[in-house]
Order: sequence, then structure tokens, then C-alpha cells
Amino acid sequence: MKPRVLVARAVFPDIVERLRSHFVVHDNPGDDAWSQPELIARLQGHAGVLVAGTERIDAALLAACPTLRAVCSMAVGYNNIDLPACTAAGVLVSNAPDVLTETTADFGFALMMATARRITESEHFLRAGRWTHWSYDLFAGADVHGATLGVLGMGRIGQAIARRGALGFGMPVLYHNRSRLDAAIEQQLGASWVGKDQLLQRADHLVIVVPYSPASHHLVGAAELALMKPTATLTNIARGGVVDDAALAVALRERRIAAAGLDVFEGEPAVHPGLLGVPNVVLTPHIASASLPTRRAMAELAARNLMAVLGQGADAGRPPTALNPEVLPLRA
Ligand code: 8YV
Repeated sequence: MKPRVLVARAVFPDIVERLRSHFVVHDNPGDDAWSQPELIARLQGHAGVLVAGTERIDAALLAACPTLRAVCSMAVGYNNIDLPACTAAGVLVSNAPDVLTETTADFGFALMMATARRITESEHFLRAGRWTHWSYDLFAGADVHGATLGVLGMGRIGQAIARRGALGFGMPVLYHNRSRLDAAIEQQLGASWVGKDQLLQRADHLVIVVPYSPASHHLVGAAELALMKPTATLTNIARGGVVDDAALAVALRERRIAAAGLDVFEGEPAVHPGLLGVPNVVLTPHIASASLPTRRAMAELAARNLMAVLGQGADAGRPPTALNPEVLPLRA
């Protein structure tokens, strides 16, 4: 009998169809928001689940779903998944690294540029019919080329952003990360490691790309914002919760920093009302990885992992991007 799998979010229909040739598939074509109890109910009797970065997979869910063997996510960030609990339960977890690096870096750079050059703020002004004359300082913002780029979190995406800044825009690059890059990579990227405070003090444009964990909760709050230059911008494409959104709203309102670009929010899809009320912020709905080819590649990779974990297809037994391969071979 074919194993049963659940596709918890709407994804490309042809990918769901491909899964149907290996599994009995239950899916969510309407992309309904399932509560945790509903997700648990739907997972009964299922061996695998394909999730996005949005479903919470924790010890309580694992205890309530004893047939579950595989949790395959189409996101690179996996703060929604309790990895140690999955490992303890013998459940294989995979994420989707690499396939979204360049697309996400493109977006991070675009959001930083839109923020520095006040693109959405000026568009709102134009659409509101308020453009009556040219003036020397109309939406005059900050330069990007030649300015100091600060990257907080220098993983794959951070490095791809640094490369864009250094090679394309002549930006000196400073970064802060728990571990330093190899000297050869630093040299290639023209990037220098500095302490976190130095990074905040010296960056003209700070881009945040750290994974979310209890250790990175409110990594940038009021005290950190106070270290930044009043002319600086902050761009967050990491996760809501890495930045204290309430403190950021105050800093923007009081012009303690010039502007922010945010793709992720604490408690999204809700957005802190203080951020909605200030003009100097560019807000986007968590779309940094959202190019069609990349979203397809993310879903394909999750499907490949699901098939591999459950013994199907060319990679059977060898999920390409397992986070806890030590649970293989799966318990019976
Ligand atoms: C996803 C992301 O779109 O991969 C990640 O970690 O943040 C995004 O690419 C998001 O998690 C929705 O699943």
C-alpha cells in the first residue's frame, strides 16, 4: 500500500500530482489556515508532511502523530520546527537551502535600495496626486554605491548580499557573525568581521539575515538602534522577532534612524501598528524568496526529500537536504 502524505500548504499542482504517483496524498489546494489541532487531526495515519515555514511542528504534535516519519519543509529557515524533538521521535526533517539564496539576496538588496532611495514613499506621494513641482530635496535619500554595507548574519544569503554590494556597488562590507568566514572568502567578498556594536555604529545600510532562535530574539532592539547612525537604514529579511518591531517603530518615528525595509514581522501576517503609521519604512509581505522559478525549486526540493525519506524515487533513502540524517534509517 502507498504511504500517506499530507501537503499542508498549496503548492504547484504538478508537484502534488507527481507525489500522487508515489503516495496517497492529502493536500490543501485552497491554502486554508489550519490550526494546530486541525493539522494534528489531518496528520493521523500519515507518514510524511510537506510544510512551509509556517506550520509549527513541536513535541506535542509529534506525540499526537505517532505514524509521522518525515517533515519536509520548502523553507530554508526552520524555527517553526523543533528539530531536537523530531530527532528524539525518530522523525527526519529537511529544509530547502541553496535553491533560494540568490533570489533572496536579490530581494534583500532591492529592499535595501528601495529603503535608501525612498522609492515606495515617493510612489505613494505621486499616486496621491501630491506631486506639483520639482524641488532640490524632493525625496532625497541616501546613496547606496560606495556606502558601508553592514551584514548581520553571514551565512549563504548574507554572503550573496555582500557580494552584490562589494562587486556591484563598490561598498565596503562589514559583517558580524558568531563564526568568522575563512580569510580567503573574506578577501573575495571584500568583507571585514567586526563586533556587533561596531557593525551597528559603522554601517550606512544594515541588512539582517540571521536565523531566528531564542538566542537571536530581539537581537536588534532599542539599545542597538540607538547605536546606529541617524542617516542609516535597516533592512530585515531574516525573521520577525529578530528585530523588536515596537522599538523600531519608535526609532523610525523619532528619526533616530533614517528608514527601514521590512519583509518579516513579529507575529506576521499582523504588522505592528506603529510601523504602519510611519512613512519612512518599506513593508513587504515576506516575499524575499518569491520568484516563480525559486518557489518551484523550493517545492521540488521538499518533494524530493519527502520521496527520498519514504523510500521512493531516485534518491530513495538519501534525502538531499536532511537536517538530522542521524535518524536514518527510519524507525519501523
Ligand atoms: C519562505 C523563508 O517563503 O525559506 C525561508 O526561510 O523565509 C521563505 O523563503 C517562508 O518561510 C514561507 O514558507
